[in-house]
Amino acid sequence: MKSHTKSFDVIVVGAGFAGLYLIHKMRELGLSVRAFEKGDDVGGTWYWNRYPGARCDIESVDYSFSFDPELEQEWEWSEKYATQPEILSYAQHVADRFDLRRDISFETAVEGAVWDEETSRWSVTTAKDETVTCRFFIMASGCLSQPKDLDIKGVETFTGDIYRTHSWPHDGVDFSSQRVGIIGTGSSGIQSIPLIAEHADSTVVFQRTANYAIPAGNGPIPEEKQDVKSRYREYREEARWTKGGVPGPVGMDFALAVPEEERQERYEKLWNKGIISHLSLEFADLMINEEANETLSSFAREKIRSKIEDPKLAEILVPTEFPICTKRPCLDTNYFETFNKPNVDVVDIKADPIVTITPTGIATRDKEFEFDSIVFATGFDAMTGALLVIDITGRGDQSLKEKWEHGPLNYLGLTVEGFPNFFTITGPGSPSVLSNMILSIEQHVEWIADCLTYMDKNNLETLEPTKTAELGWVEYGTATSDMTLYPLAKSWYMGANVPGKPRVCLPYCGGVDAYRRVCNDVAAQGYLGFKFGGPDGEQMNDGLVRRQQPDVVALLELMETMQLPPFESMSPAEARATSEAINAGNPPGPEVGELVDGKYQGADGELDYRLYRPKTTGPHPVTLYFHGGGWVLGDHASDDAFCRDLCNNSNSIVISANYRHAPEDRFPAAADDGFAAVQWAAENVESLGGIPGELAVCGWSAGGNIAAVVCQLARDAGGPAIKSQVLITPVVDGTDTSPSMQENAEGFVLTRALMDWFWDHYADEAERSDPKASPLLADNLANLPPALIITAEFDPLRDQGNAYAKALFDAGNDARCINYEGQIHTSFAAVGAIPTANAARAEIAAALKAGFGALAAA
Ligand code: N01
Repeated sequence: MKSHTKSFDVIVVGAGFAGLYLIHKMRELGLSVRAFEKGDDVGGTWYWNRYPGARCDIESVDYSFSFDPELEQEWEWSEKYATQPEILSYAQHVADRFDLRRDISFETAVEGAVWDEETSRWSVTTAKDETVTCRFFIMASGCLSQPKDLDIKGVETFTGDIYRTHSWPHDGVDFSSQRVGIIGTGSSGIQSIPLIAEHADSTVVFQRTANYAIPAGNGPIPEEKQDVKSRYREYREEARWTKGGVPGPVGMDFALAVPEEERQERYEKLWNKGIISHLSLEFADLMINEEANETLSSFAREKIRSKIEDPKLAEILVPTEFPICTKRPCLDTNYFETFNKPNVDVVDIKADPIVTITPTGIATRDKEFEFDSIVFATGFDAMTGALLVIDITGRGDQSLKEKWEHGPLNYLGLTVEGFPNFFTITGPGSPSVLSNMILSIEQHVEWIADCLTYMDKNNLETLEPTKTAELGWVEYGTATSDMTLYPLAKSWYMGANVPGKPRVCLPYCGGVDAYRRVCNDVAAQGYLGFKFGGPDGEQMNDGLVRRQQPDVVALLELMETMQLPPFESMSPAEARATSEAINAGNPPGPEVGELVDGKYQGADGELDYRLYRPKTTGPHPVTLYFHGGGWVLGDHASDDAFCRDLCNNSNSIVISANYRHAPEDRFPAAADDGFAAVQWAAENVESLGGIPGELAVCGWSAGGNIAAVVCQLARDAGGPAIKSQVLITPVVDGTDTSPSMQENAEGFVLTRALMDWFWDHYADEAERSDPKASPLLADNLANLPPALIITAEFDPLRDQGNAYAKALFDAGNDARCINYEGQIHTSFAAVGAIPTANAARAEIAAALKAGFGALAAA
């Protein structure tokens, strides 16, 4: 019979590090708390995963609680990477020190939880047939705690011993004199295989996907970390504002932009450091550019290859199927070297698949293996498995399983719409497994504690996220992961290791620093994206915490930290030098077929151009391009990466023509040079390698202004013929006072003040209504080339771009405008830095291609 006796403020599922800290924190708030734990002691992951060689892959001084300075000082780690027993005893020490066990029911699995609308409480049932109620229900059940099903045929027929790394016998296993088969080469396999092989008579590893592993270089606490206790406060604070929750260098430069020799040197150092959280941070493009990643992947492959004596085995063991770091990289101690032993072998089960497990071993298509024991190191139903294994039912009888049928919808990885007063610690949608877990656990627990305090102060009883906020966060998370290479791997990050699991990137990939800012912003805005219930009725604080694309947010955050003085506070010379310095740090663009620098005759003397020729066989159509920079900054080479990208995508020769700049040469010098450039390009098209008549113009910002003006001038002069015009966030109206000028006046790189500064340098007030300065204000907008205008939601120039497209269309032209949500004025030219604008770049190229004739398209 069920008893309905107990009720708590807070119920916690799990007594790993998350559960332990939650109990402590909830007590601090004066709340009654009960944790339920399946095991018979604390420790979570470190309680269960007792396989030989189990260690943390985050350094001990980082993988530990920071919330109590005394705890921090009194605990001594013995090694760089602590063993499972040492971490378990740390968890036990924490439990003892804060007397946490008295609030934990051990050996008690939670089976279900139902939200009761009438009482605004959760009713939680356990496997011991007990039901308890609580106001807040918090899952601290771990990201890698629900094992993957044993999905290999015949397991039940095996008459020897079966072991699973995630629930290893507490007394250990003696493999001596045994023939052992091991399936799985993730972190658990790679850590355990060398130690199992050390004792077993023979060991055969069944590998489905070869994995990257870097040498752990374990030993005493490294010298540079030995004094950490004397500076732990600052060290921890630094860790909170890193990507992975571990302090270390972050490369702001690009792998593809440094010489091969320097790259190799840096990779060598990185390799020898043995810190996986630093790997992907060495260069800024390693996780967003496949070519860049390949430089590190191939370095790692060569390192691995050099450890394996038999080239045939090396072919199997060297990873080739995914970019490094898109699956969790492993730390190893003698893993690859183990295969040099005569009694250790590996079977590539992609080439020779396992057919069945037999009573005596494993049968592959080509061979039968006999074993005394089989070890499964086949991993977990990560991140969602441990949440969905419990039957959680929210408002309106909706189960979490139903809600998450197509992927884990949630807000901030912490809360779920329709499930009031329900929290997930390090849930999907938070950095969790891509970070130092203890640091992320602390951040979540502290955020929840602050939230509950806020509710208490404001007399609020329930909270849950709004649909808008939830959907917004999921979309933001997807946009973040889509910018990265993570989706390229069949990993558990992507849900790809469990048959039938939705393929979504489970963790938030933007880093703990960006994520912490998001969570802080939500709280600072009165818990934006949440609705609260209480005696005074419902309080809705709907909205999106991040409205710009994730890479734009990252750029804006970076610029804020740089605290550059605004351009408009500088002289033109200073502004140019600053702009050049910023440009120098931009990612390099892709390779093109040929790059030629030359001179053309401008309206008043020679000017530079840079020609980008496609790799394909010519002749090609020609796109004449005008750079951005408000008529004051930049030159024919300043949008180099964009021009390269445009050349490849549009399969046209891109000629970036310089023009005279203000204030030295004011209006209409730039416009006149633009027109001279188009005349020159049309006249010289064949000698430039172009197809006669196949000429388009394109420009960004002030360059968009010049391109638009040139089209009008060419029409009025009766030529040259221009196939199409593509105007990217163009300046088309010097008198603009539309809403975007106010809404986006500040905060999105191009400010209204800067635009005013540009205009002041370029043209007098009176000149600004001349169509040669403001093409939107022309009386005659008929008979102009087909136009594509690209605008950005967060650009002061957004509305004038839209207005120009409308005016062109109204005047009978083929004209359209695409407004890109979440983008800013500078997004589209920033190739490599703003990958979320790739779709817009593809659209620009497609419009140019469509404008060129059939011959060009062929
Ligand atoms: O699990 P995994 P894990 N037939 O999923 C293979 C953390 N961790 O327990 O790659 C044959 O990584 C599977 O093959 P494939 C860490 O975050 C940390 O090792 O899917 N093979 C893979 O080789 C880690 O990433 C530490 O093709 C099958 C392996 O089994 C995470 O936990 C230590 C198969 C599973 O690897 C999980 O690691 C341990 C099948 N049916 C774990 N199914 C440290 O801190 C799966 N595989 C160091």
